[in-house]
Amino acid sequence: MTLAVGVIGLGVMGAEHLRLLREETAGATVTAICDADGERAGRLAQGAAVFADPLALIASDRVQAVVIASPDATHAGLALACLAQGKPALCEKPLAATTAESLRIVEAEVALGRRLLQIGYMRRFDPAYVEMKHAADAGMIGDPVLLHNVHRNAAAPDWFTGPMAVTNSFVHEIDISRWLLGADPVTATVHTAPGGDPLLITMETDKGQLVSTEVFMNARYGYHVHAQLVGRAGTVQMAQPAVTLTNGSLHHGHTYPENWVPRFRDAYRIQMNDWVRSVASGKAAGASAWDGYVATVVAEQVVSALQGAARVNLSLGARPDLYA
Ligand code: ISE
Repeated sequence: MTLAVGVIGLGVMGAEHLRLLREETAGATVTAICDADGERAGRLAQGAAVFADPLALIASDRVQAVVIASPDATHAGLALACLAQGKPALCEKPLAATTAESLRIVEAEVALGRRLLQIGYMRRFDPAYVEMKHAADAGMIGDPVLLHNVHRNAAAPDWFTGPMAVTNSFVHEIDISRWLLGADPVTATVHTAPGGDPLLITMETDKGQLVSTEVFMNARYGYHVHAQLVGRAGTVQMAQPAVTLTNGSLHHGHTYPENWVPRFRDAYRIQMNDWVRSVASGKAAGASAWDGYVATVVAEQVVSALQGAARVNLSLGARPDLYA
């Protein structure tokens, strides 16, 4: 059986998801697409039905499952619509723009009694992060006590507004740190460099571990994500973010991608295949709505630290049994 997928939003990520579904995913067919730019949707249709209204796409009989890749502020409403239709969705991060919205989504899914949403925190599928987690879980570095994260973009995307360095970028470190350490953050402290970029954010977890993250939105030299996990008996870190070294023009080294799509191409592909398989098997995988909720809640509180008291005690609320 092949899964009939509708894709909402055809910007940088939506176009990549569309390509992955068509070219590199087993067991899925794109039957419908939707974008605010109708001409663009028409150009990408290749036989898929083109919808102007995302809610009509979600309700359509042609669609069994949905990929939500429209702008951040629209995610919550579309995720709720998928739940209302009982349709599984892979929703790009962040799950929602506010704590209140993400809580509504969690409550709606809990009321349904089954997990239909997977949130696109794709780093959980990145081979380097996966290997780091295996090393830690296998006891190779002793008890993990510190995690250093570096998250640099060459230039902030042109659609960036307000505190998106936190709500759109740092949310990845909130999620991947929880996943790597198996712990939730309990405090966050924010330091801001002159001019507001980069940020240095430190968190303590409920297991007493420390997490430091540099979020640099305009690092200029390239897109660069790095992590080092420090344990009591060793460390594990990502090797250089390229698989080849080049000699030429009096230079020896590797290149950096311009943005996250090439760096995380494998992660996006593995995530998409895993999602399609998990819809078929009915066994939810990847980041859950609860994980999406936590990332949004922590991000919202980190933004309040950015705008005021520098250090915040984080409160997450109780995790429903559905996500145990
Ligand atoms: C972007 O939206 C992403 O999700 C990328 O993975 C992240 O590295 C980048 O900072 C975000 O703006």
